[in-house]
Amino acid sequence: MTAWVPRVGLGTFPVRFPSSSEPGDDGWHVEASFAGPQGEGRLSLRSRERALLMLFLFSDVGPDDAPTRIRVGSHLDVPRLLESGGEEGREWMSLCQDAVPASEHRPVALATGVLGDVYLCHPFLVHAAQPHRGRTPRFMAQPPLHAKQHLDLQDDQPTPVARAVLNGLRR
Ligand SMILES: O=C(O)CCC(=O)C(=O)O
Repeated sequence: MTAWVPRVGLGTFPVRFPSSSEPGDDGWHVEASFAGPQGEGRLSLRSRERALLMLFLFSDVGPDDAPTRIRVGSHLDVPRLLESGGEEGREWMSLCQDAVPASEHRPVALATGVLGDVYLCHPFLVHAAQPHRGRTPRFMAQPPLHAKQHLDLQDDQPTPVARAVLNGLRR
């Protein structure tokens, strides 16, 4: 049995166009994984409802074509921020306000590639958009991979995503 729900669509497409204006939506963040009682976005240590962050490239994306910026290793900085939240986790904005400074020391990589490339990322990865300085629009889809169950952090053989959460807690 798979631990995730097969996707039937590709969710939101943050399409970016060459422009000299600031995009206004290029802040560092993690993705929320589930909705709380008031409909607010939340995340929890066992990553309720979200198995992965995924980036699907639908155009060639070079360094000037607004590749998503990724803080390499930042998924290890987030578990400790979620530990006290238990199964209800933390509200997305408040968590981001802590996760962004906590991951500031991480090196940045760019999600460049060619049409058809897919990045499968840890759900706690801190990432950000950036201005488009190239010549052709960038097409990308960023759907969540929904999880059927919460991460099992007690398992003798934790999944790679759960192992990273445990490693983050140990640091
Ligand atoms: O456009 C991008 O490169 C990233 C978009 C993003 O992170 C988002 O929409 O949450």
